[in-house]
Amino acid sequence: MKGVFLYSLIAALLLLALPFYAAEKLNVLLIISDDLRDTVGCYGNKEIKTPNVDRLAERGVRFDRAYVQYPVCNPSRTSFLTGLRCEQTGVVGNNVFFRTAMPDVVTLPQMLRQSGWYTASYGKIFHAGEVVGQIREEWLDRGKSWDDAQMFRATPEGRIVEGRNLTGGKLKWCEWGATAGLGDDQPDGQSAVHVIKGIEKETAEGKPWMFGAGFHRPHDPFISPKKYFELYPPGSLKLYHDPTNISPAPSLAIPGGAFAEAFNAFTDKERGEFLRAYYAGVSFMDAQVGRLMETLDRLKVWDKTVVIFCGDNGYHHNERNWWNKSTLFERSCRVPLIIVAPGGKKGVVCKSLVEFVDLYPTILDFEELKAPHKMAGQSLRPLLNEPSGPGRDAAFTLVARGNGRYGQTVRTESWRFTQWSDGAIELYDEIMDQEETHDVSGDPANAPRIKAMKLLLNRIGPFQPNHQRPQ
Ligand SMILES: [Ca+2]
Repeated sequence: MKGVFLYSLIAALLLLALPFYAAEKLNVLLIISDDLRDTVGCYGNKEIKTPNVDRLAERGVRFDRAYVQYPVCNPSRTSFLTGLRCEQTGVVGNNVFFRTAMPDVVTLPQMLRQSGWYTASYGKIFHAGEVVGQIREEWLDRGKSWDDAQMFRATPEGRIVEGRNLTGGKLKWCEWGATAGLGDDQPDGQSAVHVIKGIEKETAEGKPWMFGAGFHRPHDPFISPKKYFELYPPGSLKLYHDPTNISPAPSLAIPGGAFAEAFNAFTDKERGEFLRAYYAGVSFMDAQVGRLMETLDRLKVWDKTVVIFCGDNGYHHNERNWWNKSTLFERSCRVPLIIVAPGGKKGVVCKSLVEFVDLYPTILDFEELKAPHKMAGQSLRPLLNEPSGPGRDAAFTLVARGNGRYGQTVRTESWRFTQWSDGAIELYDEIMDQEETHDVSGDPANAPRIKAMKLLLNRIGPFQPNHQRPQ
C-alpha cells in the first residue's frame, strides 16, 4: 500500500513538473531574406519602406556588425545552419548539397527536431534552387532537418505585367517584373501562409516548434507584386557612384566576367531600375514579416519564442561598379541581423562584432542543449542581455574563385584585411573609410598592422580547396 502511495506521489510530482519542463523549450522562428543588405529602415536607410522589420527591431536587438562566413547563398546557409565555417564544411559553391560533403552532420533544425521540437521549412532556408526553375527536392533535407519542407512557385494569377531584362538578355537572372495578383500568388506569400498555419497548429497542440520562413526577395529575378514597385516612383532613388580616386581592386576581388561586362554597360537608367526592383522586393518581404509578427501577437507567443531575422549575404549596389554579391568587401560580408528573445533587451543596437556561426550556439544556449559537434561560434545570449558588451575581436569570411583560387578576409573593430591565394592583399580603415575605397596595404606604416591581421587569419588557417571534412 505504502509502495502504491509513493508511486502515485512520484507520478503526481512528475506530472506537475512536466508543464514547467515543456515551458522551458522556446519556439524558434528563423526568417531569412535572401541577398538582403542594409536596405532596411532601422539600419539607417531613409528611402526604403520596411515598417515591419523596423518594428521587429524595436522588440529586440539589432546587430550592426554581423558578418556571414561566405558571401553566397549555399555556403553561407550551410555554414550557419551547421555552426561550422566554410573552411570546415568544404561547401563553397551553390552546386554542392551539404549532405554530399557532410552526410551525418546535425543541423540546427535537426538538433531541435531530435530533441522534441516540430520543425518545418517553407521557402528557401537550405539552398534548394531558385524562385524560377528547378527546385531540388532532396536538398530541402526533409525527414532529417525538417518534419516538413516545401518551396513554392508563382500562380498563373501572379504573372508579370511590366518589367524587362536589364542586360538585353545577356544575364538571364538580371530582370525585374511587377506582377498582377496578390502577394500570395508569389512564392514568398505562400511561404508566409504555410508558416502561419504551422505556427497556429503546433501552438494549439502545445508542441515546441521551429519554423523557417525563407523569403526569396530581394534576390533576383526581381519579381514582386506591382504595389511594392509603386512605393518607389521610377528615378526617385539616389544612386551611389564610387569616388573617381578609388584604389583599384586586386584581380580576384571582383568576380568580373560576363557579369562585369553587363554592369559596365549599365546607364543610370538601368541602375535606377535595378535599385527600384530590389527595393520593391525588400518591401514585399517586409510585408510577409509583418504577417508573421501579427501571428505571434494574436497567439501571444512572443515570450515563448526566439525570433531571428537575417539575410544570408550582403549585396553591392554599384559599389566598385558591381551589382551582386560574392566579394570580400564590407558590402558583401555584412548582413542585417535582428534577434528577439524572451528576456533580452528591447530596441537596442549592438555594435559589437558577431558572426553568423554564432547563431547555432545561441539557440543551443537558450534551449540548454548540448552541441552535437564542436561549434565554430559562440552564443550571442550575453550580448542579447547586455548589447554594449564585448563581441568577437575578429569576424572571418571566405570566398572561392575556382581552380583552387580563393580569398580570406578578417574584420576587426577598425580594420579589414583581405588576403588572396595569388598573394594580393588589401587593407581598409573602417573608421575613416567605411566604403573601403582606399586600400592602405601599401603604406609602410601599416606593416605591423598587416602582420597582426595575418596572425588573426592564421586562427582560421588556409582554405584547402579539395578539403575532406574529418569525421
Ligand atoms: Ca543569398
